[in-house]
Amino acid sequence: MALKEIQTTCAYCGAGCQIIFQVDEAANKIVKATPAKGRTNEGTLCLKGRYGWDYLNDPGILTKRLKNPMIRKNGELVEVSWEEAIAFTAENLNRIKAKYGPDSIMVTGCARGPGNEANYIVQKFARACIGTNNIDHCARVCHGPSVAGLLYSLGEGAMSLGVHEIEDAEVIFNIGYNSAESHPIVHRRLIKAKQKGATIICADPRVIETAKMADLHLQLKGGGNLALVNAMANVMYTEGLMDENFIAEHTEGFAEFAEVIQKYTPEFAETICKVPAEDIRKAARIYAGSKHSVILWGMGVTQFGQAVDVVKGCANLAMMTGNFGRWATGVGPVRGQNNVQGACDMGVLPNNYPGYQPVTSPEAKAKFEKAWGVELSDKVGIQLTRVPQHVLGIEDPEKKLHAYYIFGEDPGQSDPHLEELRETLDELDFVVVQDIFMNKTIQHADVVLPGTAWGEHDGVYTCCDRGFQRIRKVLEPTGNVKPDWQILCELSTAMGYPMSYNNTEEIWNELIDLCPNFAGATYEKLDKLGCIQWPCRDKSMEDKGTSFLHKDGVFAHPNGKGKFYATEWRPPIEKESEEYPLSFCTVREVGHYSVRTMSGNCRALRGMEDEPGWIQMSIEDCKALGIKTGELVKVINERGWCMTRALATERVAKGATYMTYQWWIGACNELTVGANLDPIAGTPEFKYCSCRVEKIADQAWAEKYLLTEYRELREKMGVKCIGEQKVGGVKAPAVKGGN
Ligand SMILES: Nc1nc2c(c(=O)[nH]1)N[C@H]1C(S)=C(S)[C@@H](COP(=O)(O)OP(=O)(O)OC[C@H]3O[C@@H](n4cnc5c(=O)[nH]c(N)nc54)[C@H](O)[C@@H]3O)O[C@H]1N2
Ligand SMILES: Nc1nc2c(c(=O)[nH]1)N[C@H]1C(S)=C(S)[C@@H](COP(=O)(O)OP(=O)(O)OC[C@H]3O[C@@H](n4cnc5c(=O)[nH]c(N)nc54)[C@H](O)[C@@H]3O)O[C@H]1N2
Ligand code: SF4
Ligand SMILES: [Mo]
Repeated sequence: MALKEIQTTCAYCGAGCQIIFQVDEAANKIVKATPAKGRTNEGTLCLKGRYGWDYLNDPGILTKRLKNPMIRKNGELVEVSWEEAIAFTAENLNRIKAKYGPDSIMVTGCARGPGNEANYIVQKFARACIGTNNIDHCARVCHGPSVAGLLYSLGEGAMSLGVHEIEDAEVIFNIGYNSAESHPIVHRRLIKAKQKGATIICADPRVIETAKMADLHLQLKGGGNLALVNAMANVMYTEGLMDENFIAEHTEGFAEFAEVIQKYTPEFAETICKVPAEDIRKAARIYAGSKHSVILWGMGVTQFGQAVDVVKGCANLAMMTGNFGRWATGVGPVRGQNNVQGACDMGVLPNNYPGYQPVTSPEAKAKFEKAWGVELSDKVGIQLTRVPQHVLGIEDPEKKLHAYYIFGEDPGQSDPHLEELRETLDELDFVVVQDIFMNKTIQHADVVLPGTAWGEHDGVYTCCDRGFQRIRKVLEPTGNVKPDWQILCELSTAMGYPMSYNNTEEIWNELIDLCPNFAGATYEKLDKLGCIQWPCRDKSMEDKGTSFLHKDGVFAHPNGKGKFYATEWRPPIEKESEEYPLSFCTVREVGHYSVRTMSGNCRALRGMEDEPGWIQMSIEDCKALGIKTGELVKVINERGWCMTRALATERVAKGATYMTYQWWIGACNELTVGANLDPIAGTPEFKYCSCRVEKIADQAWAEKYLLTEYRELREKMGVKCIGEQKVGGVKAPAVKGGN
């Protein structure tokens, strides 16, 4: 049997690993995945890269793959033809647009499988066909604050250095980022840096793997980031550890900044973030002691009501010490999803056209109006996290959102405060879901449009460090599915704004010519070079892209200067109380991915872990509650509750709890806070609220409840359960073809 080898980019996290698939073309099956020598992965893959493609076989473990368009008729989703589904969707969206105006419709993009081309098309659909800037995606609940904060401080919202540079850093300040579980192949560079002699400082309330290998672990109390960062700046200022030439030549706003940080002595910060003052001093001295200091951050910085300020705070530290513009130096908001950098690049944001060109700029507007042949709106659109308030919180029907076009996101599982989200979906007149699997959101949809998955179409992703890389069609899709960009083009045409392309390269060529920073990254060059990090402005082979930004301290603002900014720390909105005495934080685990439609439908990954996930608690708290590891418990607060298993661990401080957001029964978002969004970026406070953990006396009842709920949920998703089986030592409903 002759196998064909096809190289593509991993569809899970933003590390952008390159995979070679061996494909049996006659059987239309992948036989094996092996690592390729990509720029970021250098011949390595994590478990999701190796085993995470099994969902393409549609084993139907968690949910069924969508195979046909569906319309809800008399309460049930019924399979229909593409003609009927497109006509029905077009008619309803046009009706709502005519009645309430284009701004009554909200659209999302997708940072997962589809790729940059489909994301370019979806924002063009929202802006040119519907006529609204109400377009957003999961960056809003993720690294939105990094984009906004760094755009303010540096003029460019992305990682300033490449993943491959991390191993040459001399100091790594890792704050709110758990690479060992979130980006295992980026974590590899932290290990290599350590082996090469780097000093690692880890600021995280848990004893994560990075904390274990760190030279200094700042085990702060959740919510204390800005106090810590401001105090590090205070130490550098008072001890004269700054690069004064760099500050004078390359930055502005230092005097106002210095005034605010005076108050943040390490002793004052200790009262807030609970890190010993002496450790804050040590951290500041280590960080300022090198010209190859790198700051890496993740959701522990951005998923707070005060997030943009902390991002600016991190940029302040790097500017104060001149840590920009060289190899292995700078700031790294390590983007989460495989193509979340790309969806931002493509303008799937309510304030930017593709290439970060503001919708409020008359020049940008004129440029896109000319390219798309239609008048565009200059009104900044609605942020994704503000959808509930625009549906439930507004009485005037003229000002409300009436339709939601959800492309490749599952807010019914991944957004905060799920009860409110479900109410929102049910209150909307018209909900469209364009996805590859059944998911929780589809339970509230009026129309379902099935797309091809990663592995079934071509395109380009942008990995976490601005790297464009090709994805390639590996298998022929089965089922009556279409590429996402094609669905959107057909719908747009039916609504009266014709769009038509022969392939993704045509779309790519249109978009790179509208974005100066991407203009040089042609398919031909991508095929030859493998990866091109933007900016890449010139189509000639000489321009191979840019590894690190802000060379020679020249920032991306028009005057070339970086901007300092400081402000006061604000606490998270919800404190522990007598009724809810524990803090509640939500994070990730290595084997499963976001809403789990993909990783949960892969036999090897499912075999590692299944419902209902775990709540990580301190050994003392478990003892006090009389709860043992493995027992089912109820986690509850005033917004909702879920059932999960207790995990007593020394990695967690007393009084704090952590759940991962991958689980349906253990759905932590029943409890998270939807209010208190960051005022600029609109990110929710996924990382802090309060809860109570209740022991369940009747464990047999709880186990039975779990099995029944899980079975019912899966059956709603089209999966037939046949008896029970053990997964990871616990019982789960079995399915045909599952492991
Ligand atoms: N409590 C809590 N909640 C969180 C977080 C947290 O830390 N705590 N993190 C948040 C973060 S950072 C993020 S990014 C979000 C992620 O949340 P989501 O974006 O909702 O989750 P994903 O699993 O990435 O995928 C969303 C949907 O895309 C579909 N999909 C995948 N590939 C394709 C494709 O090629 N085409 C189409 N049409 N659909 C496709 C999947 O089947 C799935 O239904 O979750 C957020 N939610
Ligand atoms: N296996 C797997 N990998 C993934 C994902 C997945 O679902 N599964 N999701 C992807 C996505 S969408 C993203 S955005 C990335 C995110 O990747 P990470 O940024 O690593 O995300 P988290 O694990 O949510 O949070 C990081 C850390 O923040 C810490 N933290 C909590 N509160 C605070 C605080 O107040 N201060 C500080 N300093 N730290 C705090 C937590 O303890 C946690 O260790 O991962 C991506 N990779
Ligand atoms: S580190 Fe991320 S990109 Fe690399 S193989 Fe694992 S999931 Fe895929
Ligand atoms: Mo994310």
